[in-house]
Amino acid sequence: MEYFIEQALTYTECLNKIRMKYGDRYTILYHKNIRMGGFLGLFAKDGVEVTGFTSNNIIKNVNSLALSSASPPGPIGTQAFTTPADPRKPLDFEEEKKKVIAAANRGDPTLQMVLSEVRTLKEKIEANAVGGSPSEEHPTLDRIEEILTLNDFSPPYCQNVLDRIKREFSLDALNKYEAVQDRVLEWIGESIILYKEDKFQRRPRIMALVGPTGVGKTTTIAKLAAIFGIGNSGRRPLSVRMITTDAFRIGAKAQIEAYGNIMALPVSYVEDYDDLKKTIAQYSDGVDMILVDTIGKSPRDSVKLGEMKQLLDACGTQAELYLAVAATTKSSDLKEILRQFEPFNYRSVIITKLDETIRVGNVISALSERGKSISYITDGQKVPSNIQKATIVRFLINLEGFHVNRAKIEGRFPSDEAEQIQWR
Ligand SMILES: Nc1nc2c(ncn2[C@@H]2O[C@H](COP(=O)(O)OP(=O)(O)O)[C@@H](O)[C@H]2O)c(=O)[nH]1
Ligand SMILES: [Mg+2]
Repeated sequence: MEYFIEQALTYTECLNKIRMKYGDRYTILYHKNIRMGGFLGLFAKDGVEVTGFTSNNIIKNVNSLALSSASPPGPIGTQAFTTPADPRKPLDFEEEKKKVIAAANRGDPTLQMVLSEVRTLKEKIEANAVGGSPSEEHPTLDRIEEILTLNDFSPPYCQNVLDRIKREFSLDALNKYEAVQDRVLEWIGESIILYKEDKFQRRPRIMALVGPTGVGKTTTIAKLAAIFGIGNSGRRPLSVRMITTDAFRIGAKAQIEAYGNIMALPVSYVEDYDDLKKTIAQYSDGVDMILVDTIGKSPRDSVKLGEMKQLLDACGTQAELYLAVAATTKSSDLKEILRQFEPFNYRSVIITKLDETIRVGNVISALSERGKSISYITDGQKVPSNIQKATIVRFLINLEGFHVNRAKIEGRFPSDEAEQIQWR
């Protein structure tokens, strides 16, 4: 085996020189562009330098080495590593690789040099892939991520949406931002679970509200009492009673009594399990609906939550328990509240104070992550008008930064008009 370096003005010229000298017994390892001739750098010309070796065992294709130099000039370039030999015989790459490795192990200096060059290149490529430059996302993905974050969607929720976009959109389709955001809006809508009320309600229907202090439970109870007690959407007024377990906090009694007086609905106060059971039993005749307001407890106060759970057991297994949470709660706290109140086995969630925030991603994320449904939303302090049955459209049109085609969204997520609460 013999190494050679040939220089010429063009790659073809180099090859011709090599062929003249060695016939077909050569393997080219790499080539590079050089400056040739001239005097002290003046009058030099562009040329090519080819390095290779001659051998009776010709290595026809050192394919991975193709990485080590710029493309050879012109179409000849493709011949660089596939030189002579029998074109009819298919290449056995494994065989060739073994030969290269064997040559390198024998201490063949040119191969050693080339292999070390390949190793360096490989390291460079890997370094780039790992931490070199930050990976660039498609601008559509960046924009969607930005508006999801703007709307307070939780990080895992955002990640799910971005992953799904990557799965379902081709690179070409990603360029159509509007189409992508329309789909994302639809996915968000699909992730909102609406509570489906049981059609059959045994009398009296018992609804109880639990939730943290100050979220608006008592106000919501008053609103619900009005919806059902005054009647709406052509439904006959029901005979409604309110019960509260919150008779001791200063002002709490006065608050619910005031609502009771305005609506001419009786209010009862209970202290313990037996009390509650007795009161419900009293109402079992002729009463359509019992609304149970509870004392607000911090979800951290697990012992007191336990006591309240025991007390509410008096409502019986048929009672519908709802968890009230404020839309202004951040998504990590929401998730925690949803979890802490889990022992109550609440059927659905009532989102209060929707009027106090323009961001609802926190609510959508937390509920969808825990698989909880929404039944009502409240959007103000006015009793009874600031309460609505939850609709998907209501949440979607509240989202910031999305172009919402309301007609399209309403078509996609129709709400039952008859179900909606109407205040004349
Ligand atoms: N902005 C707004 N305030 C509300 C809403 N619901 C209740 N509130 C107010 O929140 C405060 C606490 O309400 P309350 O019913 O006593 O909460 P509770 O401790 O959960 O019973 C009161 O000032 C209510 O007027 C709502 O939907 N929007
Ligand atoms: Mg209260």
